[in-house]
Amino acid sequence: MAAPRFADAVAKYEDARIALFGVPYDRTCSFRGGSRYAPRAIREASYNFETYMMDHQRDIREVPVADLGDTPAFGPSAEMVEGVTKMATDVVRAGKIPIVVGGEHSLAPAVVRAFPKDVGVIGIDAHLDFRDQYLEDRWSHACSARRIADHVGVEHVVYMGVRSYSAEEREDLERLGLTYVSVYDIHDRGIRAATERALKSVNRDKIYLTIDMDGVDPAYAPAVGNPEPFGLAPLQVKNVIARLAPDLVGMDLNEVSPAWDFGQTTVLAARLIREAIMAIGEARS
Ligand SMILES: [Mn+2]
Repeated sequence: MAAPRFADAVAKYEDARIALFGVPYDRTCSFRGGSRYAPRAIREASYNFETYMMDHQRDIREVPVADLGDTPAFGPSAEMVEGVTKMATDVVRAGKIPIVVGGEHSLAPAVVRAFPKDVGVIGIDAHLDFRDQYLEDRWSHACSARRIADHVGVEHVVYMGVRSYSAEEREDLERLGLTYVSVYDIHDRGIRAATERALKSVNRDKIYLTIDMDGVDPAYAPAVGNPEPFGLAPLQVKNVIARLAPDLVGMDLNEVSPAWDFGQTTVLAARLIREAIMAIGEARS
């Protein structure tokens, strides 16, 4: 059975402002596997919602979105990165905004590489993902911020909601000058101040957003590869999307492992993607 397309993503590719595609890849997963099933599960969950969005007082069908389906299955991570970069490059060159649905976080640097080096990258993640390699794999999902920094420069990457890193990552972030916003800082000072700080720090006009669903608290998003307590609330992530939307050139959402879900994680993932679609459309209308 073919997977459904994302709800209301009915535009033809040539007419689309946003092009969505899935990357069903989870081969570098370090704990709970199965994020390769997430693109399908999130697409199915997307049918939960009204096309009219009360908070925006607009219908999502006003924004032309094409669902390009999924990339093929890949073997080694380097092969996945090559394939995803190629697909994202086609979308970017066509002047469209890619929204990529994982799969695991290893896809984010692959998408970022499709852009010129002048983009800033803001991430939402419980983890810093700043290892230079993990289990001898430089493209592991544990290295997403590090590989993104290779492309755009370490000073143009900020992950928000961080509450976990290794001793080696701490050493590297200090040595290389990576900025991050801890989840405790967000709980103390609020998501709006934190977002402004992240934007100021990345210091770019064009922003790419990578959402690791484990940035959200496991109470709201239990079905993730590496759950971490003390996380963000869904509404805080919505606020980040709203603030960044006018400058967004691309986005991905990753690390949902549907086997651990009662449906709430995929529903939230679908809703955040719909939020991004509407906020992007609204900001450019
Ligand atoms: Mn993470």
